[in-house]
Amino acid sequence: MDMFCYQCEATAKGTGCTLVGVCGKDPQVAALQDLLVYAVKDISRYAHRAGQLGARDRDVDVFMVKALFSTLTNVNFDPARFQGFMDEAAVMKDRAQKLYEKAAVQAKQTVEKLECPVRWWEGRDNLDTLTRKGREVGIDKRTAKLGTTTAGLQELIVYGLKGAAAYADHAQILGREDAQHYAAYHEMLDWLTRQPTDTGELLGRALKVGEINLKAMELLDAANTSTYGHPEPTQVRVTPVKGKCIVVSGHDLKDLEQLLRQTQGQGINVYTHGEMLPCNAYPGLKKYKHLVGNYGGAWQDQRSEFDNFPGAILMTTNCLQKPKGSYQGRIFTSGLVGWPDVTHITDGDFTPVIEAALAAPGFPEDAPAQYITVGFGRNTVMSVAGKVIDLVKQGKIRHFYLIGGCDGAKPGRNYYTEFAEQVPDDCVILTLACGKYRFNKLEFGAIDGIPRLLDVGQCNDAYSAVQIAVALAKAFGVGVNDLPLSLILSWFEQKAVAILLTLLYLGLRDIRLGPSLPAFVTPDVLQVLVDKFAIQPIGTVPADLAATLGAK
Ligand code: SF4
Ligand code: SF3
Repeated sequence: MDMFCYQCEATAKGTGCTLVGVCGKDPQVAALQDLLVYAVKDISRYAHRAGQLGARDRDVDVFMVKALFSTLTNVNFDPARFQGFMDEAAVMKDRAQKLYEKAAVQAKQTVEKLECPVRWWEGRDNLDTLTRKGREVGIDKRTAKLGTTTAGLQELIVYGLKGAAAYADHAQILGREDAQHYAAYHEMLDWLTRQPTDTGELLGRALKVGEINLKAMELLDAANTSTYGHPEPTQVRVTPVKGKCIVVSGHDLKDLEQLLRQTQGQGINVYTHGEMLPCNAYPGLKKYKHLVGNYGGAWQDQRSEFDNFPGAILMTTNCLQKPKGSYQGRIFTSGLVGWPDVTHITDGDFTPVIEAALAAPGFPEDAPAQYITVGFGRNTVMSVAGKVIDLVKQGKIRHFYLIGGCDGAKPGRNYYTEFAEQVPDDCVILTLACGKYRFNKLEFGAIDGIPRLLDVGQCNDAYSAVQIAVALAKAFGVGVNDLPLSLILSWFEQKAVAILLTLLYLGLRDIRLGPSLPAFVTPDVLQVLVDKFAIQPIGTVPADLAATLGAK
């Protein structure tokens, strides 16, 4: 076995990538990512102890979330960048350790000597040494020692933290952060270094990660809406416009805004892609008239879509796939994203992207205009809550479905298209994240002026969806689980893991999850989730529709 990774839904044979990642991650990068997570846990031991004594170092906090985010699926495939992270980690360990020791001395406490079995900070100038150490701390080694259930639950916690860290990083970039929030990650990572084995305790901790992620999404929601305003219903063009062009994918609103500023008056049209689609609905972004619409669909189609895109491409976060030679010279990465030999944009200077767009041919003519409507965040939906409630009371809206989550390449994902198509006409569909591309260009009509398909936004806007559900429950005087609402979720990477844990933390039951269940959740853990939360795998569309409509 050259590597072991089972953190995403695409994992080989549904059990683990062992030779090379289905995503394109090679054994070296897999080992470097495992070593980085190991290093972050080590650093958090000191940061947590320092924090308990009232001492913190913001740089350590920010590094911790960035490091975790960089190991998320489809973010960074560049060994050189991970070597750089390891160098930074060594600096941060030193700082966190000194911070803790100084605080302990000041508090007249005995300074704990913390042993670290694998000395990850040594031999950093040699990638082979780092890779070998990464293999020593691999998941397969822990599984052999602790068993599949314990190792899997520990990983569930780590993956949830990776997802939450992604959102915390976006929020931090826009100036929203919270010391206690960072402290919660450190505390959890410190706890993991004690190799906990009790299933009940591990599951309890996993729900606590759901709470951490709720806070991360709350911070990000505040960051996005305070910087760019509340999303508003917006018609987005989904067909090309004549002219030079840049397409922006990923999740980062600030990168898009900076690019829009820098391309003003340059005769370049900017398009969103994938999870950037909701950006078209933010007043602070849609005000740029050269943000002309959305190009393409979800991440897994990018290799053919980018191939056909006659301009420059910017990846601001996941999900990046191995670039084809045909566009390797005109794709760029920013933030934590990386691919070897792809130009990385630092310090928000997008000049290379603009130059590549100007050098490319652009679209020769306008395609026939076609639009979809987005922008149904909590503010918009709540502004029509009174009407929605009346329609429910009149029996005109029978049921709500939240059909959301990640998209992916597996054939079983047609379920979500078919489900949306077969939802009866008197039901409303809320959707979010990139899984919506399975059905967001279909016509769903409206119920007395309320559109039947409400696009709530990116995956992190699950926060908005939760707020909408809570407001509806309050208006009806019932619990969220008693609402005529069913959650039909698709997962792919670790942000979806974090969101699922948040929904479980909030006590939501009867969630249907697909297209397949996580490899790191063993049958006995799944049974606990079934018993406690009635979580279930997706079945057939007719059976799941009948069950959800009959149940409430
Ligand atoms: Fe495999 Fe997913 Fe890990 Fe990539 S991230 S190596 S596809 S399990
Ligand atoms: Fe999609 Fe990667 Fe998860 Fe933000 S872009 S949801 S998969």
